[in-house]
Amino acid sequence: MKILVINGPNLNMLGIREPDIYGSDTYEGLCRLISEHAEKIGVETEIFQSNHEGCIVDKIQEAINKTDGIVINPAAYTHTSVAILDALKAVNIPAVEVHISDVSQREDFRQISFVRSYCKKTIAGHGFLGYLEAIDYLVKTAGE
Ligand code: CA2
Repeated sequence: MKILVINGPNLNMLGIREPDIYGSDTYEGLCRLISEHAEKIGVETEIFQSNHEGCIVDKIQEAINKTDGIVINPAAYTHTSVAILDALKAVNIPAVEVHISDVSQREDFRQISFVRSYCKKTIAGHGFLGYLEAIDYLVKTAGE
């Protein structure tokens, strides 16, 4: 099974600023955590980060026939991007939405998620572990 993990804008800054919200571990640390977990459970992963909406759309489109599941933290594009929602719908690959912080307890503008309507599940507020839970969920529900 192959899972594509997509991270949106500014997540490459993890550990550098706002440790009170996102923790003090770095983006490299997140990638290591994901890769080690995936290896342990026998899942192939590709981890992708971009600060650009169109690049994220391109990456989702490229996943057709190559990927069995998508874990996506669209970051700020969660709250704005119909284009990312449409790309997920177009490829029709099972996807889980992840947020490091508990967006439900934050500003009003973070209460909207465009991708949520497509995703099989949303995991928010579990820190980096949310990505591992998302991978496990996709493995557990594969083929359903
Ligand atoms: O909680 C999440 O994972 C978010 O997707 C993170 C986004 C935010 O816009 C969403 O509302 C919730 C922001 C990612 C920016 O990450 C930073 C990390 C370190 C320093 C500054 C920003």
